[in-house]
Amino acid sequence: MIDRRRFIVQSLSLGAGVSLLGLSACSRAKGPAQTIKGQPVIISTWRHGVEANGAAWKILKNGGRALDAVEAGVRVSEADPEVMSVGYGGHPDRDGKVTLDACIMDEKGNAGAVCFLEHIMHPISVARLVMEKTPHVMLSGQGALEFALDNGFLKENLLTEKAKTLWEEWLKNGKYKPVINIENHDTISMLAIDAEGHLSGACTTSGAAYKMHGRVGDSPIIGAGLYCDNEVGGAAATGQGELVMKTLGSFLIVELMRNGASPQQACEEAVLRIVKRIPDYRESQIGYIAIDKSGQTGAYCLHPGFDYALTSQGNTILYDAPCFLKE
Ligand code: SD4
Repeated sequence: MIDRRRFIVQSLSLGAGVSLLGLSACSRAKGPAQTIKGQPVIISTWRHGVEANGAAWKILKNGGRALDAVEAGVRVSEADPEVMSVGYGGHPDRDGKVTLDACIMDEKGNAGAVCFLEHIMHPISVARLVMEKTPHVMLSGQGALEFALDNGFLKENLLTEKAKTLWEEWLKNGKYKPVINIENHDTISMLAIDAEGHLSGACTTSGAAYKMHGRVGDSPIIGAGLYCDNEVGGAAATGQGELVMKTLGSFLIVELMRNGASPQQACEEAVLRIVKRIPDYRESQIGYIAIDKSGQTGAYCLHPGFDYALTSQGNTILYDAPCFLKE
């Protein structure tokens, strides 16, 4: 099992974003992570959540809205070519096309989503516009692209040379078969509570690497990749979307919290639901994060290796989530 690591990232209070200079490492942090009731808090998936939380914190520390914070936060990962399951630089599908899924929810329960969207660097912002400017929740494919272009988004090539080379390598041996594996996941999901105590969430991804053209995962599906209820809390997912979709993981976690489970207990129960219901669960990685209205957080995953970034009082800590399989 990978050792639990904890990184304390320098204070973000100067508003300069997150720098990894000054980062100190301690072994074996005790989870679940501690937060302070009534203070803004941000939780997001994976190591690149550290930088994303930095952008979100700039908004929350100035009294900004959680919705603005989660959008600004995940845009950092969308624009980063090194984050290879999100936005620009994301792994393409098996035909070499980068197709994106994203969704967002605000504190009023409003929701917006896009799926199977090509050529747009910031699908999360398109999802927000779907939520705010249309009577719908989700737009897909060509319709989502036209909506984005009509609203001033630029059409761009999102396939980087690095992602293209990796895809070409895969084509040589991959037999054009869609891949299920426990690695290469780095979708960003983020949940935030602002100074008013309002909760919002965002989730954005280029989805499973080398998927079939047209495949849509859990990330843009409200209740699967993300769910927020301002009275209860929020939850979000990363990993093999098919397992999350079959168990409606994020909605399940929020409903478990509504019925009294802590965020940690709820995340564990949602992973156990997958273990009970899906026989070949070992072939996939799943990670859940959750937060309740008081700012308590939880996280749990199937395989070792899922980490998440938690920002409270301007400090960001990267935790390894506890996991079901101990190998
Ligand atoms: C999907 N859930 O499309 C996404 C992939 C992912 O970290 O989360 N990767 O299935």
